[in-house]
Amino acid sequence: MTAPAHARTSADLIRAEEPVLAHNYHPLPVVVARAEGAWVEDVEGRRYLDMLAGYSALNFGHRHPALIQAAHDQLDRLTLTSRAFHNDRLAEFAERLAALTGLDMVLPMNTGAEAVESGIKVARKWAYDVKGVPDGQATIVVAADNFHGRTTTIVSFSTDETARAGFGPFTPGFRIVPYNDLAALEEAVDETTAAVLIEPIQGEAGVIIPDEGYLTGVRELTRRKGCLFIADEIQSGLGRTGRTLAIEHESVVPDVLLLGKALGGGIVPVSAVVARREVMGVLGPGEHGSTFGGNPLAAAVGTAVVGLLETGEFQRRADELGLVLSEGLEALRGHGVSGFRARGLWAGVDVDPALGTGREISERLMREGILVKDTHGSTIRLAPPLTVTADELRSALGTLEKVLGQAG
Ligand code: IF1
Repeated sequence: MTAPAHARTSADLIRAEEPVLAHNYHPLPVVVARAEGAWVEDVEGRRYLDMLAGYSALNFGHRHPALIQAAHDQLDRLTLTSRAFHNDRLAEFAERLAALTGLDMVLPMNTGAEAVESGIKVARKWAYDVKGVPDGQATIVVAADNFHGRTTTIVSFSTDETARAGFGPFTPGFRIVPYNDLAALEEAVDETTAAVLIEPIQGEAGVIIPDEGYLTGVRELTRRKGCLFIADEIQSGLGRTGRTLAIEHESVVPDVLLLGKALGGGIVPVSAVVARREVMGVLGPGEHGSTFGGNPLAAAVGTAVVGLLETGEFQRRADELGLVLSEGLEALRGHGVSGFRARGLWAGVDVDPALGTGREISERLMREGILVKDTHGSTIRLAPPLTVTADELRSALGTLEKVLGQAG
């Protein structure tokens, strides 16, 4: 007889997962039981500063009061209708999200991968109905080292063997070019191209920031060649880089924008495709859908998230505190940090491999009360909630310096 869940230790719970939970992750050995703001607490009451924030799904911190209130209020009224009927929350969510992003129409979905898949379907249908590409021949150009989700179509255009091996056969119609390379893009885009799909900053690849002018170049090239520019801002968007959208750093507006993660406030899965009317207008009744897409609970929380972003407060915080993060990492360059890339409160930090793998560094940081996640090799990603304070950031950087000094 296993101990009742409330009496189980972290070790009990980790052991209990093993025989019954798919092994598709290798989590750090910490069992979170409660959280508030930038801090989480494990089963035994140990506290950790969360420097991962759910891979940027917790931009507003754990259980932001305004978001929790919006969820509680909606839970007491209505949670789901399906889109077979209207609900009284969806119009406002779509209006305010469109206005926030500078685009016209919203297709509400649930997970990031669903938004990516929906964006691919809309772009292909636009290619056939508007651009005149022969049926079934539309191509979409993507970047090497991309991460757009885990469905079989999405991994069809991944360059990460771990994400692809064993999941074929794959979906055709995708061309892969090096990221941050306009000449290669020029070469790959032709009359069959429906869209170019890229992350304005590549997250999983290690927070790879393209050269100044790359996004402007993609915008100019796609406009000149008559195909769509789809920006996947599921991880980079919603305040993370010090702007509502990362693409704003070059004042570029895409034709299609993909959002997710923080759009659900860390409470419910909420994602969306936001696009120009001419593009989204290709969808007619019954041509696409989802059981939960646009449900009233998601719309209520999503609207509260948009409300937080309309003030510009979180974007300013990420911009200002991003300086603290960058300056702190600069001071560590040559002291265990071989390089880093940072924009706003988002950084990919390359640790000197001689000091350990990203995983080993993450485990050492965990023991010091800091939670991060390695991406590849010896790169760790730093992405705290945008509610983090300057003192908490400096403390985390001090702990990183201590861990790097001990390592090796
Ligand atoms: C995992 C990575 C990050 C994303 C971008 C779409 C999606 C994601 C730019 C799909 C999701 C998540 C997935 C999660 C871990 C995390 C991740 F490490 F996998 F690659 F953030 F970098 N576009 N990223 O970053 O959204 O369907 O997950 O809601 O798969 O382990 P989703």
